Amino acid sequence: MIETWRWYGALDKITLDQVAQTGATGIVTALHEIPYGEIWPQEVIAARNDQIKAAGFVWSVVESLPVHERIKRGDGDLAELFASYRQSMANLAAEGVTTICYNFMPLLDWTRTDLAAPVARGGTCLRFSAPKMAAFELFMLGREAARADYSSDVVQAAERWFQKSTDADRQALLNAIMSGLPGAFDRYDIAGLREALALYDGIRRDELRTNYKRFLDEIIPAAQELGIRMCVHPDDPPRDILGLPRIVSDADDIAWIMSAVDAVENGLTLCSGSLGANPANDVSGIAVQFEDRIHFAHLRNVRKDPDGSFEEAAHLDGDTDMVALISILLEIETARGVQIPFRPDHGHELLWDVEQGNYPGYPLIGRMRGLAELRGVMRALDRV
Ligand code: DNO
Repeated sequence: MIETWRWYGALDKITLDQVAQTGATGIVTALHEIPYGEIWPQEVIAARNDQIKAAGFVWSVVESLPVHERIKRGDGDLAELFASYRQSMANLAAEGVTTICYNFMPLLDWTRTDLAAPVARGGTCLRFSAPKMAAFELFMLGREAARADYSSDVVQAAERWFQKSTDADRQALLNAIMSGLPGAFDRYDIAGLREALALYDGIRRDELRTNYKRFLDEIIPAAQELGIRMCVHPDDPPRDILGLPRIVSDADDIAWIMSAVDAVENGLTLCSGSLGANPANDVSGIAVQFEDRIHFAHLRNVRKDPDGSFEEAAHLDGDTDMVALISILLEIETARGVQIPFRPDHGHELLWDVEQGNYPGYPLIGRMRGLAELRGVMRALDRV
């Protein structure tokens, strides 16, 4: 597998020289400074690529080329947005960057309620607390319908949390929920979030699927012409959030996507952490089921609680058997005669990570630990 590292370009406090010391050889990045829907100009892509090459890396994967909210909502005349997306793809292909990760989550990307939950022996991790999410939905956003989305125990715990929370606690919760949105755009306050949610009124699962199918119909033929592999990132967490449907959450969803346009260019980012947050998902089974379509992997682990909460465990701990999963990915590579890029997804904040103020989930030392552990498993399995 190809060891890669997510780097946020000029927005990242971690330098490429530092990344070089982790041992990764590939970079995963995006032009985060360009607003969603705008064309990524070829000269800007080329400049980023030159920078990556000059530091001794290969730009392995684009993560993400974002899908505009209007495309997800099927809102208005989308011809220009699709044309822009295809033009960005062509500009990337012209620079030799041909693996593109994206997601189809309405409004929010990955969602957590705590950005610095304590880890047993020191350091912090990202956590999703079902009671805090319920408190946010019910008592901060005022979304009454959310009562149906949680057990009564969780709703009671949410009430207890809310009653004793301070303004600062609530602000921190809003900030955590907004933190999954990469780049500098589209952070919402409560009023803004209500407005943004209202735009999705009436958009249920079927309609979202229709809009997704339309996206694939518009984009995959271009990918085929350009030699690009698209790989959708699963929903994180893999469940509906804020009443918004999520349609990339389990094996059935992925099967639907893969058959919506049945082409190898219509592929998957196997994210063990996102998929692993649903106890019903068998991550290794999903890897086997979609073995021909996996073009990129995010390796990360989660530990789940019975109430729907979960937190990010160290890469080899948690509920997913990472050794078994890596072994499957190595077999897939051999069978296909390819090398699949992967990155250590997220990491605990460890040691002096804590003072750095990196993107949540993207510290240097914690991810380096994760990468080193995963690399060790790969080396060992290669010998078996
Ligand atoms: C979280 C990431 C996601 C991912 C996007 C892909 O850390 O895995 O934000 O980049 O969903 O579009």
